[in-house]
Amino acid sequence: TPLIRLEDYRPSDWLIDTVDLDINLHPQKTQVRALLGLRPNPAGRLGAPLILDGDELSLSGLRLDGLLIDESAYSATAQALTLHAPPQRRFTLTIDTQVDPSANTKLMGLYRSSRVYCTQCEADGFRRISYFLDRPDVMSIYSVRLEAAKLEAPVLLSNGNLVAAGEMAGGERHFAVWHDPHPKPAYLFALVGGALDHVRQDYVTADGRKVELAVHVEPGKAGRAGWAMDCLVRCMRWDERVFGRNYDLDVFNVVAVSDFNMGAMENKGLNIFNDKYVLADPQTATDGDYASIEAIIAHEYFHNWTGNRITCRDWFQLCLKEGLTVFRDQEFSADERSRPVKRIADVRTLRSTQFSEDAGPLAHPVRPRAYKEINNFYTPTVYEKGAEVIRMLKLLVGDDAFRAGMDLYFDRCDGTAATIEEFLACFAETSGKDLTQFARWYEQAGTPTIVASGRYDAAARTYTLDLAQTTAPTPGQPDKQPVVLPVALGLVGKAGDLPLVTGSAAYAGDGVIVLDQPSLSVAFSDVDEPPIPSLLRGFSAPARLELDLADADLLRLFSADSDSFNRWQALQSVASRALVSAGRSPGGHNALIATAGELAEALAGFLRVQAPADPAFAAQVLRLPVPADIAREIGRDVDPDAIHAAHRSLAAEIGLRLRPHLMELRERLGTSAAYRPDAASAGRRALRNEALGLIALADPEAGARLAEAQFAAADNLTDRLAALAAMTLVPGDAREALIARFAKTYAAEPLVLDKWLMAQALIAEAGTLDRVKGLMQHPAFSLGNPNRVRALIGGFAANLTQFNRPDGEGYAFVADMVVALDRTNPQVASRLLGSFKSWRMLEPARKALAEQKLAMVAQTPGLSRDVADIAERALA
Ligand code: HT7
Ligand code: ZN
Repeated sequence: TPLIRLEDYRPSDWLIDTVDLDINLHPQKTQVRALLGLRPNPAGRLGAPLILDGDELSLSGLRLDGLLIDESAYSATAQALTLHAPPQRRFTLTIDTQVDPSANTKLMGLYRSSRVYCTQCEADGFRRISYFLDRPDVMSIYSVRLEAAKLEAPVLLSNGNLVAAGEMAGGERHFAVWHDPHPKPAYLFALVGGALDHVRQDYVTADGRKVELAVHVEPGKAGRAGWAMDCLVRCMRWDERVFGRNYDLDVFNVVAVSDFNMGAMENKGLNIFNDKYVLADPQTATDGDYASIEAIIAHEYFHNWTGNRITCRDWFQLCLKEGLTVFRDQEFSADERSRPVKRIADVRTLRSTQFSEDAGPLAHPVRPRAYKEINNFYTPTVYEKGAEVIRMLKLLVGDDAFRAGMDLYFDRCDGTAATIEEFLACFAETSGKDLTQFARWYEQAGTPTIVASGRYDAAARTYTLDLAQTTAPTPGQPDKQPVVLPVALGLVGKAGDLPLVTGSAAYAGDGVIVLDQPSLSVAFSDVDEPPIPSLLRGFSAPARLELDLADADLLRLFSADSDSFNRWQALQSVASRALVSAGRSPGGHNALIATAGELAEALAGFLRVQAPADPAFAAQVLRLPVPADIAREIGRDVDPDAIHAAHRSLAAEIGLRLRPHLMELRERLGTSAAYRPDAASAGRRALRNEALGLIALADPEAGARLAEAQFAAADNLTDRLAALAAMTLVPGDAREALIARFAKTYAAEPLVLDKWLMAQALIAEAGTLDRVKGLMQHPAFSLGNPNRVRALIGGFAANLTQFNRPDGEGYAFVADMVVALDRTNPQVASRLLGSFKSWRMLEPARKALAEQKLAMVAQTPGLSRDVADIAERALA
């Protein structure tokens, strides 16, 4: 497989100004006619052949300017249609292809999902529908005529505005014509055809455009589409208010389908979603689902400007749209909910997904320099770290220059396929700052570590902070350069933050030091007492912080820091340090018990006094760092069982000590009011359920009783699922009975059964592998549906102790599943193989077993490019 390199980019030799598609939908034989308006690109090579991309295509007709072409003038394979000597002027090509949507198990291109025709074209799926210049810098105006049997597909949707519709002679078939006035790359093309119900709402943009909004769902499920619509309206207003962005078509359609490779897709005016991220009612969606739907509806909508109006020049620039759009959706959720709680949740995700990617063989820069399979680069690094880079940019240039830079970017790059350089130039201009070194964030992989220490001089009344940064080598990047790290900080004294007085050039004001050297020192003067440094407030840079504070100082930060994020972080740090040490050398039980005592004491007062006022924050505080984070902190010779055992003991010990407080809190937070999905109500449920988990670990019998009672009394899925999760911690008949009861209650709800599958796949017991294998035979499970696979097999692969079973059977199972899935859906298979990304940090015996299984996958004949690429990089 060829390696595609950023440095080899050159503009297309040809452009396609217009695309007229005529698509006759049929379950097996869909006819596609594409009329392309082509012209030579003045920026390309004169006289170059025209090579259109294809993937599993066969050509059934070809005309140039309406006339048949001599067979010697072109060649057609499944992968390409080449015109050897095309005219050096404007001309049209009419290309006929036929595709089989029912046989498309890759879910890329045109496929059928539960009898609904739909498309997925990012990154390179359009070439599975018709031959095309399938690259994001070729932007065209599309007109699309869809025809289908009326009974089978009464709803026919495509991008843009509806311009005509009607019946065909005989009345059995009908058609719809859509026109999208905005030029777009092929990856944003979409169509949907099927029997769908919908909810509709009128919307008027801030600049006065009337828009008809619709959310389309499977028949009978319109009652679950209201939340998505509510989110859509709120995020549209938010984008007008916060970024000055108005919607630009007369309709905006959202469609939910049940077979989908990822979360959702931002096709222009026709967003297609995994139904998991649209459908919500209290009985079938959790608080977490409501929040995810809000974030993903917003994310896809925000792409309309950051991705669609301004797209990417090439796929190396993926973070230009993804990092920026994640930042925008994070900000939206922060404004709609609690900002500190959202930040904590986002940092948890970043650490568990991106930091672990950065620490392993699949590490790559936010803007990769080379790839074999672009679909393998829709990663936490491109998305989540990409968003962190935007967040740092905003902090460094300031709010006003950031907003002005965004305005300039929207203005200057509208209608173009842009680059990171063009994006950064806007902020350099509005801030007057040199962003050359900052741009290193896009080029250099790896998580920087900031090593910090402080010295107080009572006589001089100074406090000197020494900061240094290092980044460990990553694949292909042995030597790292210093990056620009904005370190937000405070010096916490007895009565709160001390004033920051310094003449240091590294101090940027507003409580931010810019660490852009390998190391530097900042001296603060007029410091009247020895302070406790509170560094990286709000997680101001995506870095690890090594700061040797005593537990007592961390516990003071927990109670006194003015920065909520660092209050949460302080307690996490105490727990993390104890878990790392116990995970490294099992047997240090006494130290763990001592830490549990300290934590419980700090938490007792907090739970009594502060938790009821901000339950969502308190729920985050109660949640210990996850075992996978501890494994990453340990970094080498990792023994998952030792970490798990330490984690369980610490949680159980805290639960035991806090039990009366937790019980009382649960009582206080209980409510007889009907379920509402708002953040405050969700926060109360989160805290109650966090308490339940701790009680179940501390006292399994009491926990089981509480869980059973909660399951029976609950009027919503959040509380039911939390009861099930607590029960999975307690082996025995009662657990099995509740598992069976849950399945019966939700037998007709595949999305709820996904949670049931996952809850079982995550049980940290030796019997889980057999349980998972058994569940593969359950009628609710199907290897063909990505959501089912991610729930059961992906859930198992995320089970630290069972995936990493000492006998290697966990690796064997997941590797076999990867090979099996690869035959039908390579994207789902390669993502699953990504579960091996941390194999190198394991202790030698497990490491050897994991490597064997990776090698087995790598040597399997006929692998897809997707899986081969991950296997190869994981082993390199
Ligand atoms: N831009 C989209 C990314 C994407 C995708 C979505 C669904 C199926 C396959 C896909 N490949 C790439 C989603 C987003 O980030 O908004
Ligand atoms: Zn996106």
